[in-house]
Amino acid sequence: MQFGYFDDERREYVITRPDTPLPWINYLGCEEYFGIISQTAGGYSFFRDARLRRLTRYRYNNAPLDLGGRYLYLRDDRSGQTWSPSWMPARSALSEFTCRHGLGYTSIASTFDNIHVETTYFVPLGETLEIWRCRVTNQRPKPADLSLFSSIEFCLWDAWDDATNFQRNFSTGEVEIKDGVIYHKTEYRERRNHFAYFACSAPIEGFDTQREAFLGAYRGWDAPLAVERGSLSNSVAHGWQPIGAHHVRLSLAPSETREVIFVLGYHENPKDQKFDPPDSQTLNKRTVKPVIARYLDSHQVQQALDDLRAYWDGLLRIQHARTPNLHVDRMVNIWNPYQCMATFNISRSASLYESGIGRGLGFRDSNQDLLGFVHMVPERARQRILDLAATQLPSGGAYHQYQPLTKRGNNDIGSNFNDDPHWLILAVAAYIKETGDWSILDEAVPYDNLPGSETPLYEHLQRAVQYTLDRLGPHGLPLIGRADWNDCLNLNCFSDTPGQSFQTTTNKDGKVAESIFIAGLFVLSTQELAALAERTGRLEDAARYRAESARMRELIYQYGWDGEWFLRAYDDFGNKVGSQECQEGKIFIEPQGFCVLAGVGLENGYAQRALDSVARWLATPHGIVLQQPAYSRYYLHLGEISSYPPGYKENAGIFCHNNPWVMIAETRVGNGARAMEYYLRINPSNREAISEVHRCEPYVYAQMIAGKDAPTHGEAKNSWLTGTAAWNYVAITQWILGVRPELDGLRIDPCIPPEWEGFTFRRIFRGAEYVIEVRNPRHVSKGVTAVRVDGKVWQGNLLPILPPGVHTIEVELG
Ligand code: BGC
Ligand code: IFM
Repeated sequence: MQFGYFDDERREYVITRPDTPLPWINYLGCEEYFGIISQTAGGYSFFRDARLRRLTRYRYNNAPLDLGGRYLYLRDDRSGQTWSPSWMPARSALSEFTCRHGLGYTSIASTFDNIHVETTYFVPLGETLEIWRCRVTNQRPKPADLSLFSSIEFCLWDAWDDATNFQRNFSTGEVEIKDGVIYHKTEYRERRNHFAYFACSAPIEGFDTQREAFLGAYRGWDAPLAVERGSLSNSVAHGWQPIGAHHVRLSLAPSETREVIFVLGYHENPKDQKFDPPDSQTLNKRTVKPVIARYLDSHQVQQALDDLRAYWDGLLRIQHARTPNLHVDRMVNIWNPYQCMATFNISRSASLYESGIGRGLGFRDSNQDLLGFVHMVPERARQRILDLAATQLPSGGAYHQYQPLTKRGNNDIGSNFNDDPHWLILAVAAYIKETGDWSILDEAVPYDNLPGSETPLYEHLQRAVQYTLDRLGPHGLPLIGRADWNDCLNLNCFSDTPGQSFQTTTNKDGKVAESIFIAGLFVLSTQELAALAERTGRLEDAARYRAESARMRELIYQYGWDGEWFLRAYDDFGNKVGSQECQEGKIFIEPQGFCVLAGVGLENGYAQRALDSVARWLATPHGIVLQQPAYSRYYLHLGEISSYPPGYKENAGIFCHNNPWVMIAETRVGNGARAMEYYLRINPSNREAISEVHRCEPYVYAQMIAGKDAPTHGEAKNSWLTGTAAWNYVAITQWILGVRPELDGLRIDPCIPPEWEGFTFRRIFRGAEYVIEVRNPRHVSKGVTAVRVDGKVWQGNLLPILPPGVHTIEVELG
């Protein structure tokens, strides 16, 4: 069952009924000012940091789930009827509803009693504000007298404090209203000297800034008293809950449309301009006033919207496929890279499932995210790499997370996730492959942000490798530390103390538990580092890293092979995890996918056997589960993984993040049919038709789909902010379609379903445009037999770096 459809032409997902199984959201903003917005206008906004600079309030896990947002209300001043044009919060009986989630904007349109309202929400490029452009059309044969009300609830900045520290916060709220602009200035006087503003393009009839005055005592957002009454009371908030609400009267002739623009923005005074209150003359003239005036102008708003479209055109033009499969094209050309930009911007901080106050940016996560966006915003990728590397510790290890606002590592959950540093190597390698910018290796970058500790970035990568070499276990395999990629496989948890929580218990010394996953990652990262070393003339380093890589590969064969698949780990007692010997958790996906992806087992048949075991034990119609059999109870020595009920999350859920590792692995053994099959099983567009089962948005990946042990098998959770976005994008573009940036050029090495006749792929790479036509006349999966570059025969399948301009590349498989 579907709740909407893809409009590929306009690059929008069109939701045709408001009651989707879960709130289906979109992101506004792509630089500093961000917001999430659901199909019924729920959500909130923040400046840079969803915790520390929260502009509007949102209560998570509410009933209904999505309540609070950018709500408009309409009132028919003749009949007294009121309604929500975005359906929520009044759940009005709309005769028509559509929500178009597009690239950086959302438009919600509806009709109620022949009054049509269409509101477009977006953040103009380069600004720290959002626009709500509302168009109201009278489709009645008679004139209509209407009232339009806006509303938002301000958050008192630090969202954590806002949700907990009421004894203080009920007294701190301050607002100011000047020329129809509502300023929210709580805390401007002390530390921060900043404020938010909410403006309206039409003359206003009145305003409210105290929530209770607007809603009425004991009422909610579904039926505000002021809307019902048809007038606001010009309330000025002193403490309690500051809000912003405007009242605009609209008298519309038949067929007349009126546009009203609302601007919600954020302003931070420059450091030298201390304690300027919002109403200060200088400030208003110099900064906020002109910006407000600009965006209350219809032409400027249209221009800003056009600019936003052009911006996304530019980003999506870089990589474009036309294949026999609609779901491939749609995800590759539109939604998957769009989601990659969201994970770049927001990391794991703010979604419907991430509260914005929990986590900062993950070191591991952000490095992997980079694989999916580096081709679109290489300069920003460069900066992200340097910021991440600056939080690396002198030992080569890393803080697991850092705060986006301060760019400092935070030690909330420790720094001994022993896989972390290796992702930096993969990110740097991906950046250089994309850009050819070798200078990044020479950038001086500190450790733990300590001035004076700077070394060239190259040395950071060396220390990342050394970190593992300094932490090898009894079999010579990498010690797992707190966890590896699987945050919940906590093998150093053993404790005799009853009641100790799996989150914190680490009272063994951590010198036994080893990870075969990190071993596979190490094989890959040392190969990558060796290649970087070689091409920068560090030949001894290159030889050393190659040797380390080969040595680790041998250790995997010796101690990490279980007979039919790769073992997952050794626990802290030296027992196997992910082995036939285990009662539960006999086989895990991570080492199968990642070891083969890294090339381990290709030469001795292990790769094929491991992948056949995945197909046999882990694959389901909804995707590949993380492990089997699921843990039926909690095991302290395995940690959080066994805290989840069977089939959910890391306990045998379909973790969409590591499914693409298996797809890539399948391409490495040449099985294009299976790679595509796995790809399509979790491809959101391909699952659109079962939206009532999948429940999350059909245009973006979710972190997890419930596994076969779960009663809700097939149900997705935690959409948007997941490494799934980057890895699926890498799997489909670089390994299945096989257009892969390498250090010396663009590799064309498709591995596709044999029935495909071919496909075309356009790629802008290092300043040139490669228009690639792949033909598959003999219906194979893999194997390039002939290449022509601009009509001339080219040897091999590594395309050279071509001069600027458009180049025709003909590729034949056979
Ligand atoms: C996992 C969660 C886990 C958390 C704790 C996340 O990455 O997906 O299941 O609770 O890490 O570290
Ligand atoms: O690898 C992690 C990731 O860092 C956050 N989400 C869950 C994954 C698996 O535990």
